[in-house]
Amino acid sequence: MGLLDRLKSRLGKTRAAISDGLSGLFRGGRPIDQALLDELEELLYTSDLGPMAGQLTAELARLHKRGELKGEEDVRACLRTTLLEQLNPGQPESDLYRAKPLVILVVGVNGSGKTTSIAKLAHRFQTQGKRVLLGAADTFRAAAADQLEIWAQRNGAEIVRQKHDGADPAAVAYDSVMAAQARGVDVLLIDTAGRLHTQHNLMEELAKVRRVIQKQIPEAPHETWLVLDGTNGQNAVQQARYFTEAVEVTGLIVAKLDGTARGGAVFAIQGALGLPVKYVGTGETLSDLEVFDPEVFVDAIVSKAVGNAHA
Ligand SMILES: Nc1nc2c(ncn2[C@@H]2O[C@H](COP(=O)(O)OP(=O)(O)OP(=O)(O)O)[C@@H](O)[C@H]2O)c(=O)[nH]1
Ligand SMILES: [Mg+2]
Repeated sequence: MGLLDRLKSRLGKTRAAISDGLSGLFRGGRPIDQALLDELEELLYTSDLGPMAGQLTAELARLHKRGELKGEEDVRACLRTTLLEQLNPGQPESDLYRAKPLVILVVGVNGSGKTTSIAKLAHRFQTQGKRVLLGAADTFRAAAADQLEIWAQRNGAEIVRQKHDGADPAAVAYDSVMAAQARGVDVLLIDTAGRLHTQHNLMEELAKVRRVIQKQIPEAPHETWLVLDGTNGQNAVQQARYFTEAVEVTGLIVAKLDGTARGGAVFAIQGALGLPVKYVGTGETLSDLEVFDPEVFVDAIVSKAVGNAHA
């Protein structure tokens, strides 16, 4: 199954809201008028497109006035183009491997999907022939390193974890960078805590982890990826801001898009934060991580279902 088909099926809820919703609007050969545009706007809000819902419908209304919007196909085409304009094409994944070890710091609030995404990334990079080391720098939650170790064992990846309870996360980060250099691994993925006693403590800790990494490799971490819970829709934006203010985030991973109709939030999130989405999480198994390709993503949620009775 290709990427488009996988996304169509995994983003089924968002796709049902937008693509099937559109088919529904035009059922019975309904003409485009203000009532239809209003319903369309509502549909776009439901999928959490946020302010973009209004902008998109305004653009559709403008084209309609000029007689350039004849029917459902034109509406889909306009949505596709306008949505794509919002998405940062980003860098090809092959550009990642510009350093060895490539150090990737993974941050995000508790439960957003950091550890799971790290396991999936490890799996992905290993499939690309890379040697991967995991740094379990979430020392706040005792079970976190165990969770990562289970994943590592399943993956055949290596792991560096604290030697005793309550170790300093920066110390684990330090040890993992040392090990990555000594063992000649290609990619080091560092997991971090999502919660501390206060948000301020967490941000201080992340900043410290970064400083410790930089002491060993000045240009590291080469990437800092913020994992957001896709089921939170646009609410993820405010949380994200705490992180982007504290550490220099270079990309986003939007996890759990399989369980939500609010996938449209990816546009709002990227727009609000001005950061590229690197990957999306589409399930709980190792292979449920997809590289974010704007064209395929948009097609997966907007394109018409093949064999639709209302063609
Ligand atoms: N359906 C689905 N579930 C996911 C996805 N990613 C993560 N999860 C689930 O979300 C829950 C939390 O994931 P974790 O990876 O432990 O989240 P975390 O950010 O590491 O959490 P803390 O370590 O507590 O901060 C787990 O039950 C995962 O299985 C995804 O893409 N789809
Ligand atoms: Mg975790």
